[in-house]
Amino acid sequence: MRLFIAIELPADVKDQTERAAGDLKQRVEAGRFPGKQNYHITLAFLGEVPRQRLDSVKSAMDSCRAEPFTLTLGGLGRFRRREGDVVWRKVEAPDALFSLQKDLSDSLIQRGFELESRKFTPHITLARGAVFKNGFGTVAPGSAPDDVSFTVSRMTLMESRLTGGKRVYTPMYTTVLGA
Ligand code: 2AM
Repeated sequence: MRLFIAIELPADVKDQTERAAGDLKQRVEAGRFPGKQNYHITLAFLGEVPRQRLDSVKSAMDSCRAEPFTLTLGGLGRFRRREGDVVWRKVEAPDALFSLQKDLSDSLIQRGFELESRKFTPHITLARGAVFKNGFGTVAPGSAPDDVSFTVSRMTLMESRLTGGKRVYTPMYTTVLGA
């Protein structure tokens, strides 16, 4: 099973983010835009995990001692890629988010999972393979959504599957923070 652990977004935050992505769509000549049902903030990407190791993933999640915290989402940014940019919505991350991500990663590594060593850059992916008509510099200010804040009170284990050519994420398990 292809798995990752993520923070899910409230429905109104997804709606607002989708409006920004809709505007972005008008400004690209190429790009793939995931639907709002796929918006999330990844905490840990596990990749392929045998089903019999699911309990170990759940126990790593439950061992985290984080309390709920507030997150603010800001404007747009991008990772430059030769095949077209990844465009994302910025997460103005408090220390609590970095602590949670570190705690979770340490717990997973202790249980023998291998994680990517790249630096944690919290973000919400809005587009992949994006090629802009007039350059990203003109896009980001025009399409930027207003900042929005919400309380993070849980994290969710997601299964990622390709179904009919589409990525479908299915929640498998949830850990409530501070429980
Ligand atoms: P992305 O949105 O920046 O692509 C499910 O694929 C989630 O795991 C996505 O949020 C993706 O980040 C993240 N992820 C991290 N490392 C990945 C990898 N090596 N392959 C695929 N997804 C990865």
